[in-house]
Amino acid sequence: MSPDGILWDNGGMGLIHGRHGEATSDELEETGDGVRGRRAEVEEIDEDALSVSKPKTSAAGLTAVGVSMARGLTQGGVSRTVRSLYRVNQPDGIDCPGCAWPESIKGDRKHVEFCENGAKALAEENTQRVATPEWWADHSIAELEEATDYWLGQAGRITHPMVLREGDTHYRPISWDEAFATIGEHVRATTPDRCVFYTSGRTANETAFMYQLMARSLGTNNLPDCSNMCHESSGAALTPTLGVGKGTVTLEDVEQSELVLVVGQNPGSNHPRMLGSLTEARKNGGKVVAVNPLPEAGLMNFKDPQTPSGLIGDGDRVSDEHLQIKVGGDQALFKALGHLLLAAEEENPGTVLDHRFLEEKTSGFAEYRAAHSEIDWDEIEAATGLTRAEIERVGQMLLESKATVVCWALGLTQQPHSVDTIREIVNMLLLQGNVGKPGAGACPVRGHSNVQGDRTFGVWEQMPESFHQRLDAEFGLDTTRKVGYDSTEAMQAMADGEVDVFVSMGGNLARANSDTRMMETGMRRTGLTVQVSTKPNRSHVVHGGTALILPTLGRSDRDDKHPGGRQFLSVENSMSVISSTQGRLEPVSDHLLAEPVIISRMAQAMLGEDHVVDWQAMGEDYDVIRDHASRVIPGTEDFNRRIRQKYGFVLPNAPRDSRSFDTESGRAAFTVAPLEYLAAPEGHLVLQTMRSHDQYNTTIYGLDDRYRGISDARRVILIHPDDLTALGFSDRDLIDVVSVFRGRELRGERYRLVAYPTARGCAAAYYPEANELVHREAVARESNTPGFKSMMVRFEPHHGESEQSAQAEAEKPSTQPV
Ligand SMILES: Nc1nc2c(c(=O)[nH]1)N[C@H]1C(S)=C(S)[C@@H](COP(=O)(O)OP(=O)(O)OC[C@H]3O[C@@H](n4cnc5c(=O)[nH]c(N)nc54)[C@H](O)[C@@H]3O)O[C@H]1N2
Ligand SMILES: Nc1nc2c(c(=O)[nH]1)N[C@H]1C(S)=C(S)[C@@H](COP(=O)(O)OP(=O)(O)OC[C@H]3O[C@@H](n4cnc5c(=O)[nH]c(N)nc54)[C@H](O)[C@@H]3O)O[C@H]1N2
Ligand SMILES: [Mo]
Repeated sequence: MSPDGILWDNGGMGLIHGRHGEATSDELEETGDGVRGRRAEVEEIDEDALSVSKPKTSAAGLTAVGVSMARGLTQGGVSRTVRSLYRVNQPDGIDCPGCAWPESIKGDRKHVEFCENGAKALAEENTQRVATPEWWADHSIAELEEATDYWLGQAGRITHPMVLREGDTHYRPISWDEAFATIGEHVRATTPDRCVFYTSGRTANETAFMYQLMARSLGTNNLPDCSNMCHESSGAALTPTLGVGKGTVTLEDVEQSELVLVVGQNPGSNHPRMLGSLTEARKNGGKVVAVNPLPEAGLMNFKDPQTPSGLIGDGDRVSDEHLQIKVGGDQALFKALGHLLLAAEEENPGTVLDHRFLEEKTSGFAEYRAAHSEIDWDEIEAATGLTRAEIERVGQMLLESKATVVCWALGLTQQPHSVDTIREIVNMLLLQGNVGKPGAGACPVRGHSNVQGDRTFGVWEQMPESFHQRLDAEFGLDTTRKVGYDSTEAMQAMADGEVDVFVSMGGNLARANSDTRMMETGMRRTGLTVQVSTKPNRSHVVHGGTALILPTLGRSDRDDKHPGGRQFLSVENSMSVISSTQGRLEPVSDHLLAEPVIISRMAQAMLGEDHVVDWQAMGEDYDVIRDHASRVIPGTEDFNRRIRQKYGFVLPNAPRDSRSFDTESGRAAFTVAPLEYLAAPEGHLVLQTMRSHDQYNTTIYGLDDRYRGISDARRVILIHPDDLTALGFSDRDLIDVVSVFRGRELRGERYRLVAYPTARGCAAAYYPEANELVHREAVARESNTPGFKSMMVRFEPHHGESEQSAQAEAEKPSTQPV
């Protein structure tokens, strides 16, 4: 294929090059005032255009390649697309902002280490579309309030710092100096515990380190982040049991595993490069089991665009078995699998469990065994929606595997019993010693490309005492130990009028958080909202009394306005590898500042220019940040040298490196929790929310969920055909949704039902639209993560405009002769 000068050379491992090899220029059209780009008019969504086709049974392949190129071409032009893609995930290139799946740090990388959705993420960032001051002048807040997320994001990159003051109807430009002065005034007029500093997981390590240092220098741990809404349950489960809040595997472990369980995850859309690793595992003789209420295309077959057979053939089978589990049934499943291992050991003593590991390295095994020697299969079947035979088949695979990896993502983290569910996975892994040996381990697959690094570098409302001590010693501070707000608590505090300043380092909390109406009320009650952003989003529209938008460089933008020249940043992937990332594209505007520079200046405005921390030096030279961090963050010693190695460096991971466990007992801990699962009240279903194939969280790229066969609409509810009938509805009915929690109700209007092969009793809707249905109090215990995948809902026919207008029409005095 050659769309406009681009060749996809599949014989050469999918290397992209220009038709005459000339794709080197990254020039953008000059449009004046230091802005390069153009405005584009975006059409609004017509939700009634919904069309549905059969779900796909394989992911990636030629269509994916075509889609990624087409996307880049329409957004950024030929040469910017090629230039940025070519450098993605290469040693001296940009870390792909798409997801946190790792690249190999052994041997050579493929020429192309990206996927369709990574390409889309970059195309969105590299777009030539710009939201200039004129764009903001043309659209009042009242008008923007009516806009969809899709329309807002498609406006393109923000080119100037903007402000909206009390009573204003439009944002207007503000100088950087004045913007920082405004922040300083608001912060000094209040107390630190009334300030909140949110982070989204794209923030680089250095930026995260400066940002938390700024908040803590001010005197607060109010550092909510997107991780609170994402993998917090994984950290909460793993830290006390394995002694580390992260996964314990390397990329090679996954690829060499004998059995990989992929639980509650849709890699075909959200971590497409992971499909390559899963097919690799199968080629090496391993088996893959998908556990998911939906038959996700990527979990069935994979056509690897990196190989000729994947480009034109049928592709490779990804999973050997699909357990179509009920939403929230996973704790029951892992209890049952643990029980089967115990039972097999009983039958053939000494053949199943890793006794040496259990004795030397674990605690609590006796209690676990006692609690799981008997199980109630009827209840397990009711909880999981699976048959005993299906579970036993996977139990047999476990028995036959000498090295098992369990991967999971958000299907497990956003339910009331999420932490216990994940601990049940740990229990199952420990039985066979599947931690800290090749091909085995726990693998929470992270979302945002640097969400793990942000935590490592101190973005958390409750960092341990040891961290505070090192931070204080490094900078001569006396930081408060008072635990700060997480994302849910921050929303509550904002809604209660207890927050005066809200700063957002990336992200879009107004849309990402639960209970949209409450969140929006909270934003509006806040005195000052500051959004450090690349593109317009809802959090700019539902704003505080005074609102600032500070436009920043993206991952792929060149960051060279420094006394010492071009700077680079670093990130940590899902497997604890820290590597550098450096953009090369010309920014769309001369008025953008790099994130570390923004923090440096914000900190000086808040804390005064004579503050003990040398903010100026950090903003000028990122080596200075890394030097400080290397003395505070364990495992980053000699940071500046090691980050310049070809593939960066790997953080220590005690369970993986030496089978040691930094837990209370110094051992990996078995835990016992009562069985729980989700059961909807009579007439209700369990509703989960998920991403379509055409979005990056709250940034909506388009309206198609290609693999699931949904086109041109997002306000849909996927529902099993038998549930449709049982509830008295028909396919495509227009409905309102009522979400119930402890006797309270939240309503969402105008969704369309779509018959879909999801598990019985379990419906699915898209995030972020359905966040209006998530009750603030419905959270995972221990992690406080919103219950985005555990709503209890019922449907009511929508008596909306059409009927009303029909009625109004009927009531109008007739002009027809009677
Ligand atoms: N292209 C793209 N890539 C992304 C993102 C994006 O928006 N777009 N987002 C990034 C981020 S921040 C994250 S955190 C990750 C998210 O990656 P995923 O976790 O894959 O994201 P979701 O779309 O929420 O998909 C959840 C999956 O879990 C399943 N599921 C739901 N409930 C249950 C359950 O109770 N049990 C089981 N076993 N399965 C269940 C759903 O059917 C669905 O397949 O992706 C990252 N990568
Ligand atoms: N119902 C439901 N809700 C969910 C989830 C779910 O599965 N279901 N998932 C949750 C999860 S896993 C997550 S991670 C959160 C995501 O929550 P967030 O991280 O807050 O949301 P994003 O949509 O990723 O943020 C997008 C915005 O980030 C800005 N941005 C993009 N790149 C950059 C950059 O390089 N620098 C800066 N400063 N800004 C940038 C852009 O302005 C863009 O509008 O949502 C959570 N909410
Ligand atoms: Mo996430």
